[in-house]
Amino acid sequence: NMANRNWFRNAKFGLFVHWGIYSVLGDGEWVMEQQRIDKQTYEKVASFFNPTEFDPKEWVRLIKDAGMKYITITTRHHDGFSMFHTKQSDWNIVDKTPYKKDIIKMIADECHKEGIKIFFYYSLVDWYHEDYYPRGATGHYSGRNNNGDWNKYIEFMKAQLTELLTNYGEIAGVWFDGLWDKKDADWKIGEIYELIHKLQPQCMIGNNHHHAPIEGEDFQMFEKDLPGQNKSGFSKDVQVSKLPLETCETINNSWGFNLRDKNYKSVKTIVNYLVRAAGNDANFLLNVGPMPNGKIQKEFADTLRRVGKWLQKYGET
Ligand code: FUL
Repeated sequence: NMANRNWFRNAKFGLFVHWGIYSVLGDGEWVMEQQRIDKQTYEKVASFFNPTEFDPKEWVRLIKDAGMKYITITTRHHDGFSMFHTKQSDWNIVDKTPYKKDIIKMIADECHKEGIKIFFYYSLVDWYHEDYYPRGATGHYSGRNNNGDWNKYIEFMKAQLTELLTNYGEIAGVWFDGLWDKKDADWKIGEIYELIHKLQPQCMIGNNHHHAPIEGEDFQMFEKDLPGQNKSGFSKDVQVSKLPLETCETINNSWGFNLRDKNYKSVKTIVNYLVRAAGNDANFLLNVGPMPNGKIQKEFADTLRRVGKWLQKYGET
């Protein structure tokens, strides 16, 4: 565990990827909730997801060119859709899309080959699963029946995490999100953390819950904030712990692909943020939302490569 924490502390820069079937709609990863799309209607989106231009080699090349050391990728987001081949539900990329391939496996294999570490983003929140009941703060437009067995949902997540930590080689970390949807105690998070560390002891755990670290966590994250600041409003009263730190921000204003968002951050802005994060002993996890065809749009790729050039010239590696 210590070795990985030390590696993480020196990694400094990683690529965050929000990619799911939602990219088809070009309106961010919250589109199901924000446009109040029910489950049945949202299912159609899966049948349109066919990223024939996806090339894991190209992504990993870009990560390296940008001077990044790791990738954190959405294995599933709040729409509950698994971007990997899970046996726990057919609501996944292999069973429900025309693409039929496990993109998590494709990217994990390429990362392992190229020496890039891989973290799995995993949403605790689920707007699709029938057993996500009682419902939390979100997911009320999904048209689900008002019943379901919460304990079954916890078991479902454990089974999925077991798959993720068994079938994809060494995983550098799990990046949880969505704990904020329900009460802390609902999640049995201690059991989940124990399972992860049992399956892969080196696997680091972080959780985007916006409060002080919970026992079992290996790094502390700040969403859209440098540690100790509260510019985004997510980190109110959060103390900076002694754990390795990470801050995440997006390259425009969206996490998932957004057709109309042209608020592209400049190379200067990104370098500035990276340097300030490093000055706060925090890694910078910079997000892109790939397009539904599997490509990372040119505006983002160009910027990342130029940041990499700056790092080559002025950065220490
Ligand atoms: C938040 C999520 O709700 C957003 O969609 C995004 O994933 C961000 C990094 O974390 O909690």
